[in-house]
Amino acid sequence: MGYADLREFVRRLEKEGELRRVKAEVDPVLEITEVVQRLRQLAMEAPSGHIAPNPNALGPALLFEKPKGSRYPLLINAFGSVRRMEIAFEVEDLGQVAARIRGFLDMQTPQGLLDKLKMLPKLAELGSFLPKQVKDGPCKEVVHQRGDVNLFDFPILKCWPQDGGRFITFPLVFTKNPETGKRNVGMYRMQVYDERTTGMHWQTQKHGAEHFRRARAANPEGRIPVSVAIGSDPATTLGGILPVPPDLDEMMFSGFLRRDPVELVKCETNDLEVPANAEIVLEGYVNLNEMRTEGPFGDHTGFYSLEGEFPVFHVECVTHRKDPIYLATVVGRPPQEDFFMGYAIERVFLPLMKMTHPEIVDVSLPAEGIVHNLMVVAIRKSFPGHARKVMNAIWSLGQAMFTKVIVVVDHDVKVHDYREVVWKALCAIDPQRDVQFTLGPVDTLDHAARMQDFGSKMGIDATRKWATEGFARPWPDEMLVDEKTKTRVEAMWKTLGI
Ligand SMILES: Cc1cc2nc3c(=O)[nH]c(=O)nc-3n(C[C@H](O)[C@H](O)[C@H](O)COP(=O)(O)O)c2cc1C
Ligand SMILES: [Mn+2]
Repeated sequence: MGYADLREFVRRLEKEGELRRVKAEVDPVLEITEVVQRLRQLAMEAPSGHIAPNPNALGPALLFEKPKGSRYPLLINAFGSVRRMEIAFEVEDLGQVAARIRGFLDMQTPQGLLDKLKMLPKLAELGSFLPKQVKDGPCKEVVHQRGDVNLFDFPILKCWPQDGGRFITFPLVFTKNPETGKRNVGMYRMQVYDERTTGMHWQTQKHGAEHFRRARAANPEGRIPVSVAIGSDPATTLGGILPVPPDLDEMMFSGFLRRDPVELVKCETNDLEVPANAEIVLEGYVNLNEMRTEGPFGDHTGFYSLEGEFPVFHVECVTHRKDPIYLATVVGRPPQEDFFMGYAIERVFLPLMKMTHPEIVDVSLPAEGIVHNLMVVAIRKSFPGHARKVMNAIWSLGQAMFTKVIVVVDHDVKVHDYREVVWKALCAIDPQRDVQFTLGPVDTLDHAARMQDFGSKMGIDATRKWATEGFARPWPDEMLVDEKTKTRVEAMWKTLGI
């Protein structure tokens, strides 16, 4: 059974010693961010800081029981370690999630009765993918309509001094494709403008933005329904950041990850469905002819992202549990909580990447590369130009299209050991020969790009060069002590007096 809801996850974190309750009053305006940053600073000083991910980088999850100005507690850092991501997915090791996915991808046509019987549990498990409609849910224990709606009831963070206001940082934004009716869930931050109005920061390449554009093309003066859930069980919450193709329901993936269908309940005032176990739900609409200045916002680049024009979300109804927990996160100079979410997704999606690109052995997204600036890829190189083929594959693979720098190394380089990557990659390149530039979509948050959303990207072929690639010189072996000598020295070690 998956976690029933966010509070069951909180109880588990507490039991595992992964959570601290803060009973003192702390202001969600700036102070909570600083508490999280101080913890991060302490943890960063730990000696293992060089090789990421440092499993303890951010200290414990925090439940602020008395955020200033609100009756409701605030949960932060809930996903801020490898261990907590494992607890979130109920595994000992994130590799187990990947193995489950591989199990489905490897499914062969059964040959005999025994094979067929072996397949049954898997087929039964397939049923747990699909979300389930339910009539009611705890997210509706309290209902506020129209004039009664006040977002400032909740302890919404202002994270950094130059932020344009308070931002809802952990929302699950639900929309439907106006052409196909298919659901999308994305995590897009929301700047609170007043009691009932927020920004809707879906970046232009994201699925929410595509729904908006398609609806606007059909009826520029219309509106689209939007609902937002805050705080669900971990797998459902993380559904908002899964980089799945358009029109593929994130809630199906969440069902797979929690091994139980996501239960969805219809909203009070629009016909979207939201997780029935959510702590808080905001229902409303986005006008297709309305844009408003959003930002600045201290972003996961570690710099402020500048003001920009984004759609506006009008909240018509708020429903919540009697005692809702407000879930939040802070982004900033890496690593922060989002690094660990990104790391888990990198592990979970690796088998899917390998399915279409079997030459990929492993990938890593170093924390300081903030997901879209740097990807290190190890490949089993089989033909001339193979590294460049892989770069181009990654630049056309969903959200990996944003990757500013791709470093392709041979299969024997440990991509999560950045010391090894820097050493071996730099030894393997002739910069002029091995660097490739391309132009294309870049992340909206890239403040160095020549223009917003469009710019250049760089691939570095740091594999061994072959004669068939025009490399006429011999390539040296890596120096390694032979096993015989190692054993001899091991035997004499104690006698050396060192
Ligand atoms: C904490 C956090 C905040 C995020 N904020 C935004 C955001 O404001 N706008 C955005 O477009 N993507 C944001 N993202 C990334 C999206 O959630 C991610 O790209 C997701 O896959 C988008 O869903 P979609 O592919 O269905 O559009 C954020 C991710 C995290 C972890
Ligand atoms: Mn999507």
